[in-house]
Formats: sequence, C-alpha cells, structure tokens
Amino acid sequence: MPSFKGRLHDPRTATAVGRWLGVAIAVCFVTGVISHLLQKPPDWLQQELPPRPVWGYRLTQGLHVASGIAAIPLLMAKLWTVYPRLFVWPPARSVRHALERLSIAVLVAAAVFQLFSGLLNTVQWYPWPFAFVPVHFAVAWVLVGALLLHIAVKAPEIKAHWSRRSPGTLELPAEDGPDRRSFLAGVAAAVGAVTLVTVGQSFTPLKRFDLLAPRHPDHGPQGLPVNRTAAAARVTTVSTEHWRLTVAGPRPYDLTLDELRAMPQHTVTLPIACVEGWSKSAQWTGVRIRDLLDRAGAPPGALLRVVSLEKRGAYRIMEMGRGYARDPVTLLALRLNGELLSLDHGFPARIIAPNRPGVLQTKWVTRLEVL
Ligand SMILES: Nc1nc2c(c(=O)[nH]1)N[C@H]1C(S)=C(S)[C@@H](COP(=O)(O)O)O[C@H]1N2
Ligand SMILES: [Mo]
Repeated sequence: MPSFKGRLHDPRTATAVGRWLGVAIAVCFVTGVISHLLQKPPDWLQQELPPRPVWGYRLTQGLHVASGIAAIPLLMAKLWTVYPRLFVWPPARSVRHALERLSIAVLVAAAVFQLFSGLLNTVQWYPWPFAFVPVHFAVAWVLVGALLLHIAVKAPEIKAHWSRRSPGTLELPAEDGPDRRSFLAGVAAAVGAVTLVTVGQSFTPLKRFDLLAPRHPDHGPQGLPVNRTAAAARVTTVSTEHWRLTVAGPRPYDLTLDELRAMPQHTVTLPIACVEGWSKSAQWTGVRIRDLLDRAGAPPGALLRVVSLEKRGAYRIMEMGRGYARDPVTLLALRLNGELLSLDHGFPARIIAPNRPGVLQTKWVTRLEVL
C-alpha cells in the first residue's frame, strides 16, 4: 500500500481547504434554496414573496453561481489532499468505519454531481436524461446532509487542526511550512482566477475580466443578453395590428398595442437576473401591472397568471403573487433602454418585476388572468 506522509496530505491541510469549501457550499446551498423558492414557490409562500430589495435575486443568484464555480478548484484541492485516505486498507475495519466511508462516498459523489451539473447548466448543456432543476435541488439536500454528517464525524480532528499551532498530539508538525503555504496560496490563486474571469457576468464593475463566463452582460441586442431567442421560442413575427392584450378578471377587456401605449407609461431601472448566473440592469418603460389589474376589477390580493404567445416552452405561463403584482415598479414593459423592445427581448410586451428570477420575466405576453 502506498504511504503518504507529506504535510500536504495531513489533516491540517485538509482542514484548511475544507473550511473554505464548506463556506462555498454553505453559500451555494442557501442561495440555491432561495432561488428555488422564488422560482417554484410552494402554495403557502407564493403570495408572501417580497418584491424588495429589487436587486435581491441578482445578488443571491450571482453568489450562487460564483460560489459554485469557486467550489470547483476547492473540491479538487480537497480531494487531492485527502485521496490517500480514500484507499485505506482494509476498506472497512468495523461497521462504524464502513458507514463513515459510505457517507464519504455519498458526499464526494453529491459534490461532484452538483458542481458539474450546475456548471453545465450555466452553458445550457444538458447531456443527461433527467430534468435539471428537481434533480439539482434534491441532490443539494443529499450533499448538505452528507456534509453535516462528515463535519460531525470529523469534529475532533477539525478542532485539533483549526488553528495554525495545534497541540503536540499530532504525528506531523502542525505548523505551516513553506510547502503547505505555497499549496494554500496556489489554491487561493486558482479560486481567485476562476472567480475573476466569470464574476463579471453579474458583477458588472468586473465585466472587463469576464472572459470565461458563457454570457457577457453587454453582448446582445439592445445591450442585454438573450437566453431564449424569438426564433428558438418560434415567435417569428408578431403582427402589431392583430396582437391583443387580453386581461381576464371580474371586468375582462382587450387592448390593442396602441391602446396600451396610450395608458400612463412608467420608466423603471430593474435588472434581469438569469438563474444561469448573468445579470444586467436596464431601463424599462411600460404600463404598471397594478393599473391593468385595477382596470379589470381585480381584488388587491389576487394572484396573477401571465401567458406568452410562445406555443410551448417551460416559461410560457408564469404566476405572480400579489407582492409583485401590486408593486409600482412591476411593468408590462414595451420599451427597453429607450427603444421599442426587440423581438428577442419580448416584443410587443414583456414582464419586468423586481427581485425575481429571469425565467419569470415572461416575454411576448398576450394574456393576463386574475386568479
Ligand atoms: N416566454 C418566455 N419568456 C422568457 C423566457 C422564455 O423562454 N419564454 N426565458 C426567460 C429567461 S430564462 C430569461 S433569463 C429572461 C431573459 O430576458 P432577455 O432575453 O430579454 O434578456 O427572459 C425570460 N423570459
Ligand atoms: Mo434565464
């Protein structure tokens, strides 16, 4: 059996890398749960979701993707540090030992799966037969469960190696030598590098360095990226003459585009924050959803359903709780950055609401239903 006696494979190094990885996974998990609740709220929550702060989802989802990306080099460093232990012989010394190793197998598999599937989702590549969202969400709980178990099992070691100078009970000197310091500096540099070349996709002050993220906040028609183009959604042309906005409610009505343009227009600055990690703030002009609902005689607490012209597609129909629907900055937008919406951005009308995932900013809207 090979023996690994270097400082880089000792528990102090594993603890040092492990706690960074733990922080990254914790941030990723919490922001991921927030994203899931905003995107697919359970019934009891749907009417309670807060539309403020307007940049809330932009921040949490930016952190979700950035912490996930940062966790990739951290996980690789951590696995490299501990891999000699993954080959201990005999594989199981006792029931307890067997269970502990099994939990490590689950932990490693879940961590690799989450980071890999999340990364591929940011480039919209789905080389698997299952639906990404429910599986990514379910495995997150497996990962966190296995991680808590791992931390509990390793608590004595983590405690012993947490600080630089540990008690003299260790086989190896705990103090940091140049080798360990260089290794940790290398890991930190790798984390810094992958963060720097991707975080500009949502943290726009660093957009100059956004070299590896799949989207650049400035690349796209009207200064905004497009995830699903009109062509992909098969909304090839929209006839301005024939398009109608239908509002179904206690006092239902239809509006032509000209009638909609004749209603009071409002301009707001709100970001689109895609679940895949990019986000960009823009100026939107259009009619308040609240005004459209009032005109239909909707009660103040009504839930709203929004339907797109798109024939099929997961984001054709969207529901919006009262917090968003009554918010003065939630618009049925007709203009983007001073110009008419382009077809790719949802011409003739799209939803823009604060503190919501991009997938719910429905484009090519044709129908509002008061529920
Ligand atoms: N009808 C419809 N609206 C949609 C989508 C869609 O697939 N269909 N994609 C959403 C997604 S995932 C995002 S991030 C935003 C992006 O808006 P943009 O293309 O105008 O930047 O639109 C949303 N609106
Ligand atoms: Mo998106």
